[in-house]
Formats: sequence, C-alpha cells, structure tokens
Amino acid sequence: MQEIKLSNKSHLLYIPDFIQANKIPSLIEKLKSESQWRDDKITMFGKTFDQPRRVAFFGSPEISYTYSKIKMIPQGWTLVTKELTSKINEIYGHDFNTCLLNLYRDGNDHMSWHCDNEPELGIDPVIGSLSLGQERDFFFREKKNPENKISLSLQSGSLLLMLGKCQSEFNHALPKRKRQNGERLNLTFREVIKVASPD
Ligand SMILES: O=C(O)CCC(=O)C(=O)O
Repeated sequence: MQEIKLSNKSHLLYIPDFIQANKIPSLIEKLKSESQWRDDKITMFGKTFDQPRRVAFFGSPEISYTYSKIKMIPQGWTLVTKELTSKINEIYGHDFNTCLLNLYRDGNDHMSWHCDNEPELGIDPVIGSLSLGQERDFFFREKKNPENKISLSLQSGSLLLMLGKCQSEFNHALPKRKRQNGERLNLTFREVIKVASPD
C-alpha cells in the first residue's frame, strides 16, 4: 500500500494488488455481462457528443446520483458488485453504497477533468476507484494552482482511495492514450448520503 500526499489536506491510498491477477479476467467478463450499459450523450459548449465511455450504475433502488449532469438510477446490486463494495468497506472502514462502472473500450475513451463534488455526496467525500484491464495514466491537478499536476499509472487490480479534500482542492482526469489502447473497466465507489429529488 502506498500513501501519496497531494497537499496537507488531500491524500491518496494506492493498493496495487487489491485483486489477485489470476482472478481479473473472469471478474471483467462477469462485470461486463451483468451490467446494463448506458451510452449517454454529453453537452459541452452547446454541442452534444457521445460520452467517451460506457457506464453502468449499481446501488439500492432509493438512491439516485446526478453525474456529469446525467441522472443515474441504479440497477439492483449484482452479487459481484455487492461483494466488491462490501469487501472495500470492511477493509478500509468506509460506507460506500453505490458502484459506478466505467468501460473504456480503447485508448480513445477517456474521462475529462472533473471532481466528484455533487451535493448528494456531502462534504469531502471519499471516492474509491478499482481498475481492471488496461493500465492507464491518471492525473490530479490542483484547482488553485494548475501547475501542480500529479500523474499515476493505475495498474490492473489496483484500488485507489481519494481522501481528505481531494475533491475540493483537486480535479482528476483519465486522458486519451494511443499507447494504452486495450479495454479497461473502472469501478468507482461513493457514499450517496442524500436521496435525490424525484424530478
Ligand atoms: O476511470 C477512472 O479511473 C476515473 C473514474 C472517475 O474519475 C469517476 O468516475 O469520476
């Protein structure tokens, strides 16, 4: 386990081998086949684009989460998403109650700069992020000083925990990569503390 300090109030825990290597291929297949994948559109600067990844969202039915301006209604837990969430909660003492899957089909799929600061997550949310498949670069950039950039490489089977003020002080992104062109599955774990309004 590696602790990475981003600032006095923001740090990361990186656990490179959270999932044993020989378990990863069947886990990826199970997660892919049991997910109800969404291909959403995003609007930026008045133009509409295909979201550059596929997503699926798991949690209890009363929870909804508005992410990238898209309201996500969870499909019920599958055994595997429930077990992974419970395992992380037990080991690291969190209360994650949702799991968002991001499927990056190739190096062209990506995640733009953002932070996870939606009101449903409360103040200073902890975010867990499990990576399976293609290793990809992952960046943090300080909001008040964008020159301060930290780069990690997220290996298959690794778990990253973003702690403290990571979401208020930093943005993060998973850039396009020509040389990291394989498929990658990412699971992000959040505790949604407020049930969103029905509209
Ligand atoms: O795919 C990743 O590692 C990043 C996912 C992410 O930033 C998010 O879901 O908010």
